[in-house]
Amino acid sequence: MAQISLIGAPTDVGASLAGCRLGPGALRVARLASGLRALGNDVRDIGDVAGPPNPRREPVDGYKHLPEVTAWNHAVRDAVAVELAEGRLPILLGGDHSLAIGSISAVAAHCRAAGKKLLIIWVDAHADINTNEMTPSGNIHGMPVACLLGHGPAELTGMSDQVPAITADQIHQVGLRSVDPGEKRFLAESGLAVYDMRFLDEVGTRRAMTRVLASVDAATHLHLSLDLDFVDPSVAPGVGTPVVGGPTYREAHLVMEMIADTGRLGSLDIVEVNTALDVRNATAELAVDLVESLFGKSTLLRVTDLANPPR
Ligand code: 6HN
Ligand code: MN
Ligand code: MN
Ligand code: MN
Repeated sequence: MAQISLIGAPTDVGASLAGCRLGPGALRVARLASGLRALGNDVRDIGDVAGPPNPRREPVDGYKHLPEVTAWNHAVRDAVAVELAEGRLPILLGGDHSLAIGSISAVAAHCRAAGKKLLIIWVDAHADINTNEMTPSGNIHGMPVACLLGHGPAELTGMSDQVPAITADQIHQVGLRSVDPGEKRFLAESGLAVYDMRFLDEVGTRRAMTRVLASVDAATHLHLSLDLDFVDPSVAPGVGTPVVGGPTYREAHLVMEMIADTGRLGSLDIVEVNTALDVRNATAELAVDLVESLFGKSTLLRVTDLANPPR
């Protein structure tokens, strides 16, 4: 059972379409906190961090809304750091995926201070590894992985205790199916581990996840960055950048269940839920279902339950 803190960051300054600023509210309405409490967790909702409105400006030097993205990420970084320092498991409720820069910068610094080994599982249809020179859009939610690896503006690469915040061996990407030409080169050059949709098809979700999690041990802090566009848009329609050909409801659940079984989850981002594009809050409800599985909800008793049976 975990001591969980929910941190809302209602912004879409890093995205192309407005609407994922409503994500934290949608996740709360879908009963995220009570779902986690029903599994025996202690849940504290610290509310929303604050930041500037979306100015809806054109990109400058290849970045859209860099000052605003920076401000939101400072707020997220600081809130996540406070909860980690109190020994709690922070869940960032986005908001767009640029917020993972602040969230993971705090997690990386925390892991270094605590002598923990950080492994980030980046579950997404996209690689999010663009730079201002490669980006087709200028949207910074397409750049967080590059920023965390030290490629980006100083405001965003310098949010952890060191630059780069993480190294390529600390991140594994799962579910990719839309990667821009510059990103393909960057991924190949950095040697980052990518389990794309073809890999999941050929090898199967279970065997792929066994490989993703192979290095996890008792000293590991797992961070899951969950972009809801990972799941097929037929199941998760409420996202700003849907891509066909994603995992089914059950395949996505298996990914969560296998992470749960490690018992090493230390922090989580839930991002890109765009309520304005959703159908009856289905994508927020899917996110809550996935998070319940991630925190150990299962159909049958598990081996760990048998030693300590729930009543
Ligand atoms: N996300 N690769 C595209 C871009 O504009 O850079 C899409 C990025 C989507 C980002 O979904 O978090
Ligand atoms: Mn993403
Ligand atoms: Mn995505
Ligand atoms: Mn439910």
